[in-house]
Amino acid sequence: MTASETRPLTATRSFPPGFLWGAATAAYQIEGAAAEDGRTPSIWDTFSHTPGKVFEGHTGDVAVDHYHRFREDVGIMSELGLNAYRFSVSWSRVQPTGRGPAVQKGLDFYRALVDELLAAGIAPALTLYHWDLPQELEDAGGWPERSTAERFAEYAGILADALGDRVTRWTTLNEPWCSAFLGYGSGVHAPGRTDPVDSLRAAHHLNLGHGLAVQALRSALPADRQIAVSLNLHEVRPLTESAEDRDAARRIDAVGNRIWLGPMLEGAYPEDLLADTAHLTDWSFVRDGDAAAARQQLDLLAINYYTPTVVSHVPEGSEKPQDDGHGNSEHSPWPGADSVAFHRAPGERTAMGWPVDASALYDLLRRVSAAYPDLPLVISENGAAYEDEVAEDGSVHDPERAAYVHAHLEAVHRALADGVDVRGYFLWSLLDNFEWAYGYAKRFGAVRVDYDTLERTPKSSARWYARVARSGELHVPYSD
Ligand code: IFM
Repeated sequence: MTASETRPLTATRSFPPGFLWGAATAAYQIEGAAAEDGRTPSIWDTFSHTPGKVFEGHTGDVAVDHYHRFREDVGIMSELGLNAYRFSVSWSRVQPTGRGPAVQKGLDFYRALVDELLAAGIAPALTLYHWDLPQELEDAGGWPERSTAERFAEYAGILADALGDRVTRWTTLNEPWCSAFLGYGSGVHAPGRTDPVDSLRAAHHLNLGHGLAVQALRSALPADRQIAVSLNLHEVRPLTESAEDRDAARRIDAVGNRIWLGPMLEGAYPEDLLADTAHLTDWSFVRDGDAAAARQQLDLLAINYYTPTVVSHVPEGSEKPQDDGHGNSEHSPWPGADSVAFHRAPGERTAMGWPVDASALYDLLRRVSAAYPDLPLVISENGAAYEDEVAEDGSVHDPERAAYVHAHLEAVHRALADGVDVRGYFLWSLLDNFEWAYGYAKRFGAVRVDYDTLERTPKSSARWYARVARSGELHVPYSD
């Protein structure tokens, strides 16, 4: 029996002193100002302006105008008592073509944001890359090409020189699984390509880019800076305990999780991944020394978690379930896993259709910490979209979102009680924002944004989260 299993069901769970209570966003999802101060298009500008790619043709041209309203947004974070904020830098704003010297105005924006955060006592956590590759680099081949990894390291060096004096927490990539497999495999994300071999090449160059960027950061940053990568690790569950379903789970664990953890933390690709994809590629794009270069000392592993991944084996040629979660589409984001079907667990779901299951977060934290016991963890994203209703007075009462966060914080606390070293929690997301292919149709924010007026209104879940963040205490069970 684990320590957490003997805990009282009604209690106050105290989080450790120094725990980070944050919220997260990403540049293209909130900034807007797409053509201002020297910024040029990223792959997401191109993709969102391509008819049929994003819900109702929505784009990030204006988004929630954070570029002009960042002071107000930092003020909201401060009111909510957050002690950390995770944001990403738009590569196209800082280095528009992905090469050459930086644009001073781009750097100035991030310096002003960071200074505003520091003045409010909020620790900035900077992510270098959250999916918005400069379009010129995509035109030169994008992540399937090795040169993109090299450009990424140069960009990391530029940011380290510009902001290393004031930013303590650095993250290289956000969810490289999405960049590689939704961007180049299923094509539902920018740049919208659908070639399984390109998606594997992209995965490798993201791994390499991560390693080269960590080297660039380490050589430019003061020694006490923390460096992490944010992975959307999949908690993969076989539909049944049959050997076939367990093998399906192994395959998805390989191409969903170990494709990153292998090179980044162990310096090698898993043998079973290479075997599962051998009919697609011989992986000759991996040069000697690449996997070792991808493995760099990290200070933290940052995990994004939303829902578990349930899989079964399907005999070749047979039908897969229609309601699939993320995987049964015509162009699969899972190379080498044609014999795997994806399922959604019954029960409560968010507005994304994602089943709510906090136990999978607990299992994931236990599993990762058992595999890498010396590496502290942080939850760099967790949260939920719901159909918010706005009352006549403009307020939003969203107890489902607070209950979702409560359940996941309880799972984090349970892992802590069992000795897992979790350093913080970043709610996705601070603000309603551009939810990629769903445009503005899905709202993840703790703070509502009126997309006509851009007015911000904290939802009741934001007030609830603020109480937890300020006290460092979670009352169990959840009450509104
Ligand atoms: O909005 C995204 C974010 O950009 C990356 N992680 C998942 C979130 C919700 O889909």
